[in-house]
Amino acid sequence: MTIRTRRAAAIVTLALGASITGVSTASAGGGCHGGATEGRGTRIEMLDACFTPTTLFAEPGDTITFVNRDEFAHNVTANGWGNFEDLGEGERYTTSFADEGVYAYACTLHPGMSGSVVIGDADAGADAASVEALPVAAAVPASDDRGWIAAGAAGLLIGAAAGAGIATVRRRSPGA
Ligand SMILES: [Cu+2]
Repeated sequence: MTIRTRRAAAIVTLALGASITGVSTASAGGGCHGGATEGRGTRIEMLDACFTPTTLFAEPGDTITFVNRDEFAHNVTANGWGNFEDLGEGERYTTSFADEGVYAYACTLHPGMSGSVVIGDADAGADAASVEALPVAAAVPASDDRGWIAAGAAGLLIGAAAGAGIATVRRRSPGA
């Protein structure tokens, strides 16, 4: 794994976190306050409103398991994959990725609760822009049109931010 790959994963993760916290700064108490962590394996725990490790390194075809160790709900939201429904305490979500790349995700319920899965050597034949766009690329047929994919990545960020905003409004609504 190269430094460039790690940096790209960090950029994707931070971009997701920043887009969400930017909308919901006032409610930042509910998100992940731990530092970013990284590890190799197939398991990501949701604990103290953090995905741990923040960046998981795995191989193509590995079964990746997300498990909620908190007493409250989380979700795993990304573009084209994920578990958008609430995962309660002890509940799991499993997925796998056939292609090398960086797959970013976030929990829309908790600002700053985000992470990424790095599959294989994500540097292979990819520049920084395409690495950042890989979560989108995984959801659409392969294309050489990087600009279009980048626009999709921007849409992912905006969508995540909007989702966090809606969640905040709902929580603040009396009687909701
Ligand atoms: Cu969460």
